[in-house]
Amino acid sequence: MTTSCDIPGALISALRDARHVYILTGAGVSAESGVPTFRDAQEGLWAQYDPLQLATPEAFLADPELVWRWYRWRRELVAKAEPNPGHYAITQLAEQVPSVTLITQNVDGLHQQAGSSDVIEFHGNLFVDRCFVEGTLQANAGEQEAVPKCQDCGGHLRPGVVWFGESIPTAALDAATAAIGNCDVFMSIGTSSVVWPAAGFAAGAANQGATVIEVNLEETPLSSTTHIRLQGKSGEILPELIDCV
Ligand code: BV8
Repeated sequence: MTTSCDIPGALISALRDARHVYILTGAGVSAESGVPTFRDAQEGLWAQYDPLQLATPEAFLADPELVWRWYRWRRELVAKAEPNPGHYAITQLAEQVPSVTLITQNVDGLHQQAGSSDVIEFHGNLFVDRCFVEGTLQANAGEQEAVPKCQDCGGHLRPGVVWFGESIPTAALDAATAAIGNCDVFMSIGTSSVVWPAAGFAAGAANQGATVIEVNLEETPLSSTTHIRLQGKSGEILPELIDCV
């Protein structure tokens, strides 16, 4: 099928015929909103730290003040961010196909701000606070300087995100894995596909016959096995894709 746009006809047909589209997003989807990805050099003070080291319970136990300050910096930065055309295109796609499962590895809440509903926050949310000791949800401590304390036990609060070495919340993992078995199109958008278990989802979808699409600026470990690769910015490609579907 030839199209008046640069989107491959096979992708347009796959989306037009799809009953259930599975969308997995990573930090690349928020990059055009000004939210640095984990791979981007962190700015200023944080440039000297490796996010993969900071986003761990061990780092928090070793220096709660440092880790809390990093998250406070990220909260201030994300609070100023707006959804970009890529977020809005994903919201629109969900209105155009019978069923969409949207799993995001991002913790910035921008999909929800763009109007997406039923977003599965696979790695939690930056603006949620939990007691480090009990794991219970706590009122958001905002951007306090010092590490806030749990009102119940006096332990430290921590951001409600999933750190490396921590298990994915059961409800999110169950929802994400259940949808893999019955999607007919799987879209991996703006993720380096190196963080597990999310990095393994595309293969699961392909194994049951789904058409796998990747939208990314660069090649990733997934690229060689995807059926259709669109190289470029998600904020530019996705709106064009929506116009063609
Ligand atoms: C777990 C929240 C059980 C915190 C994050 C199997 C094999 C190997 C290792 C493991 C494995 N199973 C588990 C592990 C360990 C670990 C892991 O995967 N490690 C990796 C580093 C090898 N996984 C875990 O610990 C997970 N838990 O599995 O529990 C267990 C535990 C221990 C051992 C075994 C089993 C929990 C992982 C969750 C970590 N938390 N976030 C916070 O945000 O502070 S992950 C965090 O990093 C992000 O959420 C993101 O998903 C990830 C990577 O960050 P980025 O690189 O920035 O983002 P992304 O990957 O999305 O890459 C950006 C991409 O966008 C790039 O490709 C770029 O080209 C592209 N891009 C940029 N701009 C654009 C663009 N694309 C399009 N348009 C653009 N404009």
